[in-house]
Order: sequence, then structure tokens, then C-alpha cells
Amino acid sequence: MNFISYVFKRLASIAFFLICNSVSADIDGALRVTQVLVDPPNLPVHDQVASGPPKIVQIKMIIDEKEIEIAPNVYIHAFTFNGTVPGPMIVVHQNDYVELTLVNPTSSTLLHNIDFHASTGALGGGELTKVSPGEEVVLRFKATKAGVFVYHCAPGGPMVPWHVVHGMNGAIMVLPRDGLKDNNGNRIKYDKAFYIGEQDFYIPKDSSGNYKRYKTALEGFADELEVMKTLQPSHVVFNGAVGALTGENSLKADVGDTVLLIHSQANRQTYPHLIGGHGEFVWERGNFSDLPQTNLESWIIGAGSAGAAIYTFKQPGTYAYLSHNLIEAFLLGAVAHIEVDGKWNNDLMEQVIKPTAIK
Ligand SMILES: [Cu+2]
Repeated sequence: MNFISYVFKRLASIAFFLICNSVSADIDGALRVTQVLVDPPNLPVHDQVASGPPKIVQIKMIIDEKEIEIAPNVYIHAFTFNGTVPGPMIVVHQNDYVELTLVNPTSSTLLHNIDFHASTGALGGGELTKVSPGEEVVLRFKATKAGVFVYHCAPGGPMVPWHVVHGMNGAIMVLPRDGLKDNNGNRIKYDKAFYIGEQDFYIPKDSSGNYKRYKTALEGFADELEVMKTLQPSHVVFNGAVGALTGENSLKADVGDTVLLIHSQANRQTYPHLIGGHGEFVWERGNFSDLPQTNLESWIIGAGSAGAAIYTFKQPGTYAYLSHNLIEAFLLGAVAHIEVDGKWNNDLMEQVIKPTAIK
């Protein structure tokens, strides 16, 4: 009995060894970890400084075609990674491997894929990740460049901009293995990080001037292409809808918090500005290999890229973080609020005399 049990245990351990090796030995035995993706503006749990050698970071994204309300009574059949606009932020360290399982459920109507600007080769993975409804695919790429980068769907031809302006984009942050550095090369730690994904929408209007609502995404295709070709978005919003990051949905911080704000725009240029604060350290084009710029009043995120800015809050209050194309911020929706708690510093600002009648 003991002998049978011994043989059984040996066989089980050999089988276990083979299974483990068949999974982990494909990249020099790199450790596999699973990253649980979360909805923006939050980032997944992550270390700011890498521990150990490069890992294989496994993630899973499920494509979700769903109608969303982007402003009161304005709807679009969004194409999403994991159900949100933008898709989830991925966080890895330089030279980690990103291993994505991309699932296009049978409930979908269209083919989708993913182009990672952080990757090298084969249309950013776009050529290797085309999945029709009912299919899934696994792509692995090495994140060799440190920075923040856009990813987006790119199925080909006019479908590329059409899918992108239906919300099918997101971002990945590839941190230097030893963390972020300031302009003197000293380590910066952030207390909080938020992901703001800016989205331009092009919603057609009917002859009465009301926004049109379609039964299916494809029904709106021809109308939407005409609006898209004007290059004049009907809405420019943060995180999928007007007001997604204001009021009850405001971001929260305390005086003294060092906050990392990552901002992506997959389709056009934008100009982030923090009213009442500054971009103390800014990677305007998202490249963490270069030293950051300092103390910017506003900064430029190029079309098809992400940028990152760090600010340590010094005063309490409600800060507006917006596109300083103020028409887009105040009339089209590109604004977020950050509510900051703490003690007011009169040395930095004080109302010396309240408004009174002119003497
Ligand atoms: Cu798509």
C-alpha cells in the first residue's frame, strides 16, 4: 500500500513539474503573475519599484459592445475593453512581458483587436489579435520602453477611427524598474494615481437638431463617418461621459498627497491643466526614460498618446482638471474635479479684503 501510494505521489509530482514547466519555462522561467484589472480612474494594485527580475504579467480583457449614455439622453453603442470607456489601465515594469488574453464573446457583432503602442512588432499586436465574435486569443509582448502608452482597437480601414471614437482605447503604464525620477534623477513616490481617458464622440443629429439614437452600432456607421470627417466632436469627455469625474464622482485627495495623473487621448490632441495647481513633474509625451519637465501650467498630450503629470496638493478645495481648450472643457465635457481636504495656507493665498462697494 505504501509503495503504491509512493508511486502515485511521485507520478503526481512529476506531472505537476511538467505542467508548471510547460507554463513558466517559455520565457526563461520568468515568474508569472496575474494582474486584476480595475475600472478607470483607478489603477490596478502595483509596486512603484519592481521586485526581482522581469515577470510575465497575465491580464484578461473581455470585449463588451454596449450602449452607453454619454450625456443626458445622448447615447452611443460603445465598443469597450472590459466594459469601460476608456479601457482599464495596465501597469507593468520595463522589460516585463505583458500576456493578454483577449476575449470577443459570442454576444458581440463585430471583429475587434488591439494595437499596443508600448509594444514592438506586427502592428502593435493588431495583426495577431484579430478576434471574431466567439473567439479568444493570447498575445505576449515585451514592454521594452518605459512610459505611458495608448492601446486601441484597429480592425482596419475606416473601422479603425470608428472603433476608437466608440471608446475602444485605453492605456498602459510601463514604470522604470527603479521607479519614477524627478528632474534631478531622484526617486519620486506617488500617494495616489488616477487614469483620465479622454474620449471624443461624434454623435449625428436629426433634422430637428436632436442627437440620433440608433438600434445598432452599424446602423449609425454612415451618419457617424460624416460627422467624424468634420473633425468636430459633439462631445469631448473624461472617462466615458459628461460628469463621469465631477460632483459625486470627483477624485479625492488630501493636502500633502502627491498625485500621479495619467491622461490618454487615442485620437486627437489635448491640453491638460489643473486649475489652482501645476504640473510639477510632467512627462508630456509619456516617456519615462527622459527627465520630466517641471512646473508647467498646461501641457500637451499628442494624438494617439498618453502623458503623465505629478502634483503635490498644497491647498484644500475643489480643483478642476480640464482640457485648457476651454470650449471643450466647459461646452463639450472635458473636465474632472479633484476634491482636496486639508488646511488652507494663507501664505500661499488669502482674500485680503472681501468684495465691498467701491469707495
Ligand atoms: Cu474594435
